[in-house]
Amino acid sequence: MTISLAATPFDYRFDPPRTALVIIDMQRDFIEPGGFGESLGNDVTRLQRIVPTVRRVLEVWRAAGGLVVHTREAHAPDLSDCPPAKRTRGNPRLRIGDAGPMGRILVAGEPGNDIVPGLEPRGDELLIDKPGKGAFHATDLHAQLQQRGITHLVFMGVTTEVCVQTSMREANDRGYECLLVEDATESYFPEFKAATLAMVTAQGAIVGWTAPAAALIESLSR
Ligand code: TIU
Repeated sequence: MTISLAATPFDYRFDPPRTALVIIDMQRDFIEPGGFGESLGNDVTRLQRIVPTVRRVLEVWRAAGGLVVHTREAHAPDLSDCPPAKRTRGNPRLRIGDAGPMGRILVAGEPGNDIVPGLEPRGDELLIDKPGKGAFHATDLHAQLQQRGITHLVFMGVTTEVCVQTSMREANDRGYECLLVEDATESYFPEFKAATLAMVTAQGAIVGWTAPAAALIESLSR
């Protein structure tokens, strides 16, 4: 059954069995003090505010029986998948791989690399560790989605203009129809979030659609 929901710039239509909910990088490293996000000089409290909304959508999606994909920005402990250009960029207090209060920054298996409490993946959901900003770069996400007949992706997570937007653009080039849930994504920079929503939907949904969580939840509850 195709569902239609009021979205920007026009209605978004999707068939739930062919649609995956993709939750980008809702990790302690970006959302709690002492992680990568704060080491870059950001106020992480902005990102904490979306956790209840992400959780509500996740619960409704699970109840509807839809596929859920969680991603984590995660590097191997030997940093063999972290290009020097990424590790040495800028002047953060702690670099990727350095020891911080939640373990080594952005390293798989460290406490800071975990998904935040309340949004933990279930055993039957996909958990993709990605070394890049995009969820498709150097991962098997596309193959996993193709195997399951997925054609549409609904995105939530952080940060809007970095890993979320990059993943949506990668998804575009692989043929997916993408929706971004407006109040279930956040940036350290409000003006960048606003610009991203605008550039996604401009030019007749050049990258995809956006809609508030309430519209998506309502569409799944009919
Ligand atoms: N710095 C920033 O805004 N984001 C990242 O480094 N990664 C993600 O967006 N996940």
